[in-house]
Amino acid sequence: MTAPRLTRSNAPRPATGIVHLGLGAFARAFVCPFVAEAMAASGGDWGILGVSLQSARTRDALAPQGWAYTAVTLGPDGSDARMIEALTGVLVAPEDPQAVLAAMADPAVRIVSLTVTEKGYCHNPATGLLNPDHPDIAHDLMHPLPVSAPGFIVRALALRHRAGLAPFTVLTCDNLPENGRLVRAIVTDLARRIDPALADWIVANCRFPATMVDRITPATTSADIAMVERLTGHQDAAPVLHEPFRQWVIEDDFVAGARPDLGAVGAQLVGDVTAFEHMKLRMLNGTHSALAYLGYLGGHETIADTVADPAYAAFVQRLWAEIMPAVTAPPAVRLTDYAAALATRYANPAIRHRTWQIAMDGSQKLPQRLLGTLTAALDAGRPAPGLCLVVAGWMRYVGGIDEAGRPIEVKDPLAARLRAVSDSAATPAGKVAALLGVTEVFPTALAPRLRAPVTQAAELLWAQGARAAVARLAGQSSAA
Ligand code: CS2
Repeated sequence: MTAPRLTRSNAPRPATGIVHLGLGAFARAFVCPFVAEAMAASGGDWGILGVSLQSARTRDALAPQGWAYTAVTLGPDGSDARMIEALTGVLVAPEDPQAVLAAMADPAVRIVSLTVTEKGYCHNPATGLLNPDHPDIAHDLMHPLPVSAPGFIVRALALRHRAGLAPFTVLTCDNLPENGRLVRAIVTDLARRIDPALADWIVANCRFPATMVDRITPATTSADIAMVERLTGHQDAAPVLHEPFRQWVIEDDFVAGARPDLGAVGAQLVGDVTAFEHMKLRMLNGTHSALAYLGYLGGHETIADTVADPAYAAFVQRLWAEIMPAVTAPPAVRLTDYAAALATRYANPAIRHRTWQIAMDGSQKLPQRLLGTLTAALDAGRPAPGLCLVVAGWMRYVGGIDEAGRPIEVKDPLAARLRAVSDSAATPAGKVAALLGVTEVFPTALAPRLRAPVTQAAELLWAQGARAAVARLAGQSSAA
């Protein structure tokens, strides 16, 4: 007997107050539950209209369910399912960009939030500036109906400006350094190329609070969908699964102060997010990427599998020891406690977060996750061989062939170029030299300083394989 399809409850549906760009699993496991809880606690019309910038998949899955879905907390000792009803609808931007702009220009919408991943900002990761040669930006400069997230924000703000309305707050929830400042620079740069008066109005009136977001949320698989049906007795075509932990630190700087009461449900509203952001990007995302590249090369499928391997468990501790001197602890946080909590989170066996998933888009992730930390270590004269091995691991990964000679499906906006650059040299030293020349990833001032230590790491990695190299750097005499 098949289980009945999940449907929305009879609870009154909130009016839309937020348009969310990039309705992936993370948004539905993090932003939507937080906002739903804030409305339950303190009221307010903060229903979320989701916008998919690419595919119709989520819209098609959620429409028959009245936009409701299941969020499952996966703890080491059991799981817990809840229905999330914060969504008021889902639009698919390529099908109807006009409808997306109309929704964003509606005065009832006071926040446009984003989880579009690093590459969705169409910027140069090494500089943080808009890349005007990005094909989507080139398109959006010429056409009033945009395709990129920055394009939608600018064209929607133009509509509001023309109509004499207040702007919305742009709430970025992506893992980028000083993400509020970064998105403001990108949006105002794009606006200035279209209409300088619009750019001035945005600078004067719009708000771009920085945020630190944190909840490990692997992509949902068909096995997960079957598990959720067994758990809840309902068929849900698009559930999300996530760890118990969550942390949202938000700079309290919204247009007219308008926002859901997120502080009532555990978000931290602060004056300055920078220290939280740096800590999370460097200590969590930096080691996540490290375990992703070196774990994948060492034959591990998930992060939990990787840290169950004692060589990697010891290596990640070594990485934290290299990273912590380059991190300023936020108020009331002890970095050693933060690292210990991360180790426990990574080990959660219920979370099957694939190394391959985290390895995606490394060209967009490396600068803020690893290269800032490496620069700080070099400036202070501290050797950082563990971090250099991670850079070498990324270089080996983007070469596209694993240690057993099998192809790797490298997902990265620069994948084809990275592969060609890697193939242009035959030796590890040659590959390191060639890849350090990719200026979107390696700032020109940093590249020459990385050459010797990353070459040394690469020679070890190519000669001995990832697992033995990790064991060696972790101080374990044998990889057995
Ligand atoms: C991960 C993040 O996929 C990745 O690159 O490092 O998505 C990570 O799981 C989240 O930032 C945790 O909050």
